[in-house]
Amino acid sequence: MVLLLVIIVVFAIMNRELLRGSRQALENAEIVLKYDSSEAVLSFGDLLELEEKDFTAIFDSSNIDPVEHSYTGVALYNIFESLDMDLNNIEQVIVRGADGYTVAFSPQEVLDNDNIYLAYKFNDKPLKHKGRGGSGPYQIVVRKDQFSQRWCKFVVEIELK
Ligand SMILES: Nc1nc2c(c(=O)[nH]1)N[C@H]1C(S)=C(S)[C@@H](COP(=O)(O)O)O[C@H]1N2
Ligand SMILES: [Mo]
Repeated sequence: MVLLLVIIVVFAIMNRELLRGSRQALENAEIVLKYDSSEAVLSFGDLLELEEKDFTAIFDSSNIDPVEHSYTGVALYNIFESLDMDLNNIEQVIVRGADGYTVAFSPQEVLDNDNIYLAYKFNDKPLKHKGRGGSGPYQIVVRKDQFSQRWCKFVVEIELK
């Protein structure tokens, strides 16, 4: 019994350490940017300094018929541009959600006009947090992704590799 308890506690602590970064980012509405072995933290205030865009996209997940959604956010490439992060020398842009869901984009896709956005509002209201049944506070929307698989919800980390 005692041994079992010790094992459970050790695993709980290890798991907490692993999730701490993601959970903190999610709660603070921050995104960790990783680039060239350095890290930067992007806050909601930082995003508000970028050009805000209203856009629509067809959402089509497996359990519903396609519907047009209205979002507000920023073009993903605008984030890199504002931080002087050069997309020409990288292979991929990797986006991770708080649940571990990971999607990858090529630099060409990211630079494509009117395609990949980081959204923070849906129908003019902030994207709800994960704990409240939402997909936010941040979600990637890929307008050209027909079945929404790469619309990463609960974004907490973006890595250029
Ligand atoms: N963080 C995260 N984002 C995600 C997913 C996920 O499991 N976790 N599922 C993807 C898939 S497969 C679809 S179809 C869309 C919509 O999923 P939903 O209908 O479960 O919200 O979100 C995408 N983004
Ligand atoms: Mo899906």
